[in-house]
Amino acid sequence: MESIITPKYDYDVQSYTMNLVAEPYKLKIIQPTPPVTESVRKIALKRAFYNVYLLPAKYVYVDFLNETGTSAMSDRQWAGLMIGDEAYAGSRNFYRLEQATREILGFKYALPTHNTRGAEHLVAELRIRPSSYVATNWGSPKAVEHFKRAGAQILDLSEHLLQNSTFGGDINLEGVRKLIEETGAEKISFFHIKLCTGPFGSYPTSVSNLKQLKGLLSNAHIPLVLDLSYAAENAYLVAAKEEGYSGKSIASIVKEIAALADIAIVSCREACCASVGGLIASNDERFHQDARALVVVYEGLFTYGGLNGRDMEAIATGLYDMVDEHNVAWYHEIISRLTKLLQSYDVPIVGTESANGVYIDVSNLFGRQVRNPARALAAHLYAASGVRAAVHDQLFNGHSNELLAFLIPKRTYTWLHLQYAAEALKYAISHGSEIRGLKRQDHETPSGQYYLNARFSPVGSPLRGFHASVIPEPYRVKAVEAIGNTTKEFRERAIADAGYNTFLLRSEDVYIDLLTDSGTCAMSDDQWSALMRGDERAGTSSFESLQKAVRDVLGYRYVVPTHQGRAAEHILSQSLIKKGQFVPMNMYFTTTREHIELAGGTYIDVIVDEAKDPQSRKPFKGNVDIKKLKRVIEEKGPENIAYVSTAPEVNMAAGQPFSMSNAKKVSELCQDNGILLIYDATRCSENAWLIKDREPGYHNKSVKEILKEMMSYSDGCTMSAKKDCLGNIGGFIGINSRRLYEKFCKLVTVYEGTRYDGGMSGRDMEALARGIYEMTDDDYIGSRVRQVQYLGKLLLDANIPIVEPVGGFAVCLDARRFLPHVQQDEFPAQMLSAALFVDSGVRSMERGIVSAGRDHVTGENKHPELELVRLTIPRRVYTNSHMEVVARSIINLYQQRKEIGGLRMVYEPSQLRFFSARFEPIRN
Ligand code: P70
Repeated sequence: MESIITPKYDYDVQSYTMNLVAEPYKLKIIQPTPPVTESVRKIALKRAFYNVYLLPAKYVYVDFLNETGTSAMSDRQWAGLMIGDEAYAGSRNFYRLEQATREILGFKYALPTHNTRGAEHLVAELRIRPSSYVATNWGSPKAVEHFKRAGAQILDLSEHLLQNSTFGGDINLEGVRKLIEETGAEKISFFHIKLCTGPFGSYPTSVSNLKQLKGLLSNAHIPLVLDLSYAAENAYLVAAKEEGYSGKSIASIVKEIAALADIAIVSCREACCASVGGLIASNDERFHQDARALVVVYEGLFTYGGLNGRDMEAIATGLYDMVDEHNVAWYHEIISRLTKLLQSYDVPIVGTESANGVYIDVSNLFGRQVRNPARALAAHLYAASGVRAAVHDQLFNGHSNELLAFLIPKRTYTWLHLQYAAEALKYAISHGSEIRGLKRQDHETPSGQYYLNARFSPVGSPLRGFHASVIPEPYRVKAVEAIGNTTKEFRERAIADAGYNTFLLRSEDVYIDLLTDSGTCAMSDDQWSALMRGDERAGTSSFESLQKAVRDVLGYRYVVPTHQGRAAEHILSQSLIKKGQFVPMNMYFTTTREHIELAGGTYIDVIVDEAKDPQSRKPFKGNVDIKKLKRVIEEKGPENIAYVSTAPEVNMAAGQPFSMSNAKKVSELCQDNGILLIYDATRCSENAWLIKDREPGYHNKSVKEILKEMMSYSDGCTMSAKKDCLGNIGGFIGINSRRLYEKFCKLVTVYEGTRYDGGMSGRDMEALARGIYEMTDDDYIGSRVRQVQYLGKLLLDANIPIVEPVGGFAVCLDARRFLPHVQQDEFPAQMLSAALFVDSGVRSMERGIVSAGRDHVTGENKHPELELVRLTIPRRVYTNSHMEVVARSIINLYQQRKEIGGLRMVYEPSQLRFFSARFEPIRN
């Protein structure tokens, strides 16, 4: 019955340092957000009768309407979906949910319901006596609806909230005592308190206040129904602010709070980042029995309550995640950052510490003549920016609000999205004089549903579009993978155990992993669904998807699949190189050169000289030096050149691109001499974007067009599809010649697989096919390269020696200038990479003398001009906040650089030594 997923929840608060600088997770699945233009927004708004609740979500860019069910699940929750036990009765997942309820909330009995409404309905039917009262703090308006339907009258506890800025959810007990006295305890069916949420903001309640309330209710024999959906956020604020709680874990405070409830309700969509589900928990056997009897009437059987087995599994895992210190702290951190940012823009914020978002008081923002100001602001904000906010302007027992709320889903948006939304709101408010208000079109009487369906007409025209200072990622986060950090002492041991070689570290011990961008990307939701379509039978169906994508995007006629890039290089080199031939390249790449040499060829470097000068700021340092190439052809003779191999975005030169005009010249020269031109196209779309960015005449072309032109200059390519193509594995050769295609296929069947899979699974070919289209999306690739450039800029601003200009996939530290006191034979880049890991848990890669290896003839170490540490950014995995952590650590190291010494190699393998060589520090 144990789940395959091991829960990790009871943290010892002392044993780690809370890192509030960046997300405690990396992105695992992303969901693209297609751009919605200003004119589309205007039409959508009109069709939605200027009520943002009626807008189709597909037209919304950043959505703060609701934090319920819109959070990103963890990878372990997604894995849980796969182990759903869909049996009608006694599902394995139910027992795991029961176990989680016991371990996290401390209740013996768990009853799942299809969602929170289901739970509230049951509790109302079971516990409300005829013509009685229910006291509630209005945390859940839907619950109140159920209480009324069950015949209860409502006692308004929101009247009794203390005006206390630290614990805005604290209840005035004197007032409550009077309320009970006046009503008569026997007439009150129960108290219903939802922690940290409500129509007026989402403020925490202190444990001491809750305990006193509980005492009062116990004396009067009134049950307490607690909605624990925000118990973890409440516990975080208790630990931060309540006397006697500092240093206590969130898990323990949640349990302490839960213990006060006679009946607990949990919205799994709020508490557990789940997409559906509600939960009733208690220790009361009688109640549980009655609830089991009723659940079969409205929900489903008691072991599934209207939920899939798989969703119960995701909820159970989500309950463990709910009390994860890092998750809760980060959620609070971004809300508090957003609050401060808005305050700095003079936006009037309600209260100080809200738990699920930021509430903005709109009542005094505009002139009195502006009708429905909160709604009007929401409509104008959307028109200007695509940001959707919630409106709290409904009547609650006679209160009326004019609030706009940014309700923040957990883990779905990055700080860039939040900044964008904050700037948009600032813009909308600063154009207050243009905001005219909305007129109610229909004449329904306001009710709880008012905010959903109301129709309005505008009094003026919607605000014009605005331009933010930041461009957020063109995607939302759909799934995350937790990351954590270790202590410095631990990392010192780990790197010594790894022989000071970052390739030999366990990824579990790494905090931010910038070893490589190879196979490390987050796939899109579309790619994940393509996985499901993978056809694993022998045959062509998934191969056809891949072939079609390569033909459409890169333009080659034939596709030879291989399991990854070096396998394509192997087959190409063995097929095209005769012993003694030469292969000119725009700088070497390790695996490429290895295969050229294994086939009996010799690599000749024809890259422009500035590629080797880290301080040269020329825009296309990946160019071929045409004179050098001409000379090689003349000296060696075209017949002795197997092919020319050039790579867009030269890996070993820190990601420097070649220009289109250079590609064209190389192609002409090869054609004139009857020499094949083969690209190593691994990072072709990033190069295309850099052409768009840097080369005159290409600014207004799409990446798709640029890529097509670029590839048309070559005869074929090898591809490691683990980089730009957004695969976790995979590769291929693209080739126009039928004769060569047949030649390659012969070897593929020897080394790789069939000519229709090359050793890849059908599902990976399907995912790759999607990735190849996605890599040409201008918004995606722009955001990708901008993130790399952002890290570069942070370092340049601090005068850190890096290779300039920054390329499209990595930032490279220049170890020669970083550690001028360490000789190249003492492996400065290797040591710097190790030191960075020790400082912060950031993993990077040496690209210097170790990677260059030994001369095959002399046996001597090669001494490459570039001695670099590569910080390689995986695609769509980290946020700019992570980049800030990395920059901070490097700046810190730079300040202590004199204390960093050299290394001695103690183990050296014969091929591609950098992967597994071991070192020891040289002690002076
Ligand atoms: C990296 C990765 C792989 C790669 C590449 C270019 C331009 C071919 C390949 C091989 C992985 C790596 C490989 C060797 C040493 C260190 C790291 N580059 N061409 O991190 O493709 O890995 O799929 O076989 O960048 O740079 P594959």
